[in-house]
Amino acid sequence: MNCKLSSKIPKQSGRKYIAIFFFAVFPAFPAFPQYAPNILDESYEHDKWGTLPHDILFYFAAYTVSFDSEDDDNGDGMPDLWGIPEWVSFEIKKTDKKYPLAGRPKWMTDRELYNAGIAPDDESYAVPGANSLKEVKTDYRFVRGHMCPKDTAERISRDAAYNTHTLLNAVPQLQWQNNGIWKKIENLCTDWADIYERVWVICGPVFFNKSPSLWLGQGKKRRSRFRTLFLRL
Ligand SMILES: [Ca+2]
Ligand SMILES: [Ca+2]
Repeated sequence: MNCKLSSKIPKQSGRKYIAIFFFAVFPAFPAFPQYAPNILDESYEHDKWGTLPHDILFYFAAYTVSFDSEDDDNGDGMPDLWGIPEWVSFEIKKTDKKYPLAGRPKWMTDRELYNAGIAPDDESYAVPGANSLKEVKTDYRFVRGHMCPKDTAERISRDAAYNTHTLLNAVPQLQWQNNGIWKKIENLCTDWADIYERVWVICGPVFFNKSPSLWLGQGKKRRSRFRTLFLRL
C-alpha cells in the first residue's frame, strides 16, 4: 500500500499519529491462525467404517472430517450450505502414558473454504447482540463444540490436539450440553479405549425435519447451523 502519510497528516500528538498509521497499513483481509504440523500416523484408521457421505474431506492426525459443501442436505432440490461438519470420525487407542494438557489455542478455520463462504471463522460464533440477551448467557450460550475432543487428541501428540481447534471440527452447542452429558460421553470413550484397546467414534449433527432451526451469525457474517440432536456411535 502506498501511503504518503507524512505529507497529508496535520500536526497531531504523537499518540494519535501512531493510531492513524496503524489503520493505514493493516491488511483488509482477516488474519488466519495457522495449524500446527499435521503428521498422519498410518496405524490409525480414523475412517475405518467408511462413513458417508464423503463431501469435503480433511485428514487430521487425530480425526477425519467430512465438511458440508453446497450439496442438497434436506432433499428439497436446492443446495444447502450449513457451515458445519457432516461427521467427524476418529479412532482412540489405549494408552498408559501420562500426557500433560496444553493450553487451548485460538480457533482456526480453512482459509480457502472461508473465502468461498463455505466454512465459518471464529467470529461466526460470536452471535452479534447475544451478549444483551439473558437467554444466551452462562450455560445457555452457544459455544464451539468440539467433535473430536482436544483432550482425546492429546493422546497422539500436542500438535494433533492443537489442530482440533478448527471450525472444521466444531458445531454450535449450548454450554450446559457441551460441558455436561457430552463431556461425560467423551470421557467414557477414552475410558473404553483403555479397556478395549481400540475404540472408534463417529459423531455429527442430526436435524429434526432434515433442516436446522436456527442460525448462528447474522448479517454479513458467515453462518453456522444450530444443531438439534447429536448421535455419537
Ligand atoms: Ca450442503
Ligand atoms: Ca436443500
